[in-house]
Amino acid sequence: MSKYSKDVIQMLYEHQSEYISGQYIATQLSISRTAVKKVIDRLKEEGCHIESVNQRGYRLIDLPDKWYSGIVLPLIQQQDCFDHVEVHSSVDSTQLLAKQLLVGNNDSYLVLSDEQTKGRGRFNRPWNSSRGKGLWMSLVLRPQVPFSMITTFNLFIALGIRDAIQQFSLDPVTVKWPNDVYIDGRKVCGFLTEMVANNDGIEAVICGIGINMNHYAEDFEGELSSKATSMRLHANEKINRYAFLQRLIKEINYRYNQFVKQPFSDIREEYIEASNIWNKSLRFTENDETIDGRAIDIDQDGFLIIEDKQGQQRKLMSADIEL
Ligand code: BTX
Repeated sequence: MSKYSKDVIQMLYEHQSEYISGQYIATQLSISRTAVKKVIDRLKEEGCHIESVNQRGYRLIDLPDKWYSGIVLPLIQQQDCFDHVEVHSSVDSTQLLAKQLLVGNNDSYLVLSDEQTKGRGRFNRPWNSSRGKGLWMSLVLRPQVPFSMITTFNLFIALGIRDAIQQFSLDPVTVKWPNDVYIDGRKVCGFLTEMVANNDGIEAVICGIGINMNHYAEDFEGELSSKATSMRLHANEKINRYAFLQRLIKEINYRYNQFVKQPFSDIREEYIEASNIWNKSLRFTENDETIDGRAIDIDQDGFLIIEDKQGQQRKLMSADIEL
């Protein structure tokens, strides 16, 4: 991206309902009109639909399926949980990059990429992160809380993600304890949380979130064709990635502030209500042990209480659940 692309796209986005002249942009950025035209041509080549009208100027009609830091940054600055954002076109994994960027600072930030070539889920399982279709991002947060509280972080964040997706979905959006979000029995989002700690406490929480936004059914191949879904498949129109990101950051910010101030017990009933694991036979896998049974409760600390086929109750801290 050229030096001025970020500023030009931001100005066009902020003035979407009107034309802005090349001269206005040139004056604001202290560059020549020829330089403005070069930046606009470059943005058009990338797929931005920019209308140019003689005597009136430029107007942004539509954006490509791509993240631009000039638009993302003002969106995240409306919330208080992030200091800055890193926007990439392609990375191996936003989670890996987020961890590399931890060194030498105490910032809270967001890493976003249009594509991940080595997106990973829990236990190093591959996470399909094709270009331009989804939201692949990692959040780095610095909560000043005791270690013991981290186990409930996922549960707060799950509700934030669920609430944001629900705003765009015609169908009910549910959570699958501890870290998936579903629509109509299929996974629309998976996320994972890692922690870096030292003797003084938690240094950072790194939360990687993958959300299928604009996939068509045929974009999911192999096992995903029967397991995955996207937001678009449950909406009447294409998902506006920036409008969704703005909503998601707002909901995450709200739930994050709730997490640092309130115990899980305050949101327990809401979480139970949002969960899709009740009243069905399930297979739980925790630490290589597989248990067939059913979920019966989530306790005050966020642990899942299950009953196995022999009627024995067990408490799970984190498990894979097959619906
Ligand atoms: P998980 O281990 O619970 O889920 C991984 C499983 O989900 C895979 O084995 C596969 O069956 C299924 N799966 C893979 N890709 C998709 C997809 N796009 N949609 C639905 N199901 C899928 C969940 O792990 C945590 C995933 C976190 C992904 C984010 S993306 C940004 C960040 N960077 C990174 O490398 N990981 C995180």
